[in-house]
Amino acid sequence: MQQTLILLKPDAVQRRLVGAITGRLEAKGLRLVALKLVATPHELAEAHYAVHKGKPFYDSLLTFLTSGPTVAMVWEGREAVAACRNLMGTTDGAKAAPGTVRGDFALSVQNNLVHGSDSPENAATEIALWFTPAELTKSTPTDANWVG
Ligand code: IDP
Ligand code: MG
Repeated sequence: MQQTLILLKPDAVQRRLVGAITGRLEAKGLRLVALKLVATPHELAEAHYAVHKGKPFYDSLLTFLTSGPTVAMVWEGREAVAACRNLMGTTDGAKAAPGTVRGDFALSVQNNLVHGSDSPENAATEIALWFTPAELTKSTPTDANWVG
């Protein structure tokens, strides 16, 4: 079953939107595999956003991601990567579609509340950055036959 890394960035925690955002992922039918609140070390933020190194917003982005606790989660389900990206909405909160997390709760480009892996390959890399194998639980949800 496909897995994805979801981060509720420091703005989501500060704005007390952790429950609202997590509730949407649960309601979708995804299974929660791992969850922790992290005071993100600078090196972890650098590794997580390595693909953006050199971009004008890179330094600001690292400052943002290390500015307060982040909720790190792994979610699993059919097409979990695409399903989460669709629930998140496009990067710029001002332009994200209503009904998405960013469309409903974000106005900023940088402070857009949530990170979601953009491919199964990147999900595997990112999950390994944020979690040890022992932190990833295995279980079969009781509603598996209904959610698919
Ligand atoms: P994504 O989170 O929708 O995948 P990416 O392009 O991968 O978007 O960018 C990673 C993060 O960097 C964004 O979620 C946002 O926080 C920040 N970011 C992206 N583009 C900009 C920008 O032009 N200005 C400021 N921050 C940006
Ligand atoms: Mg991205």
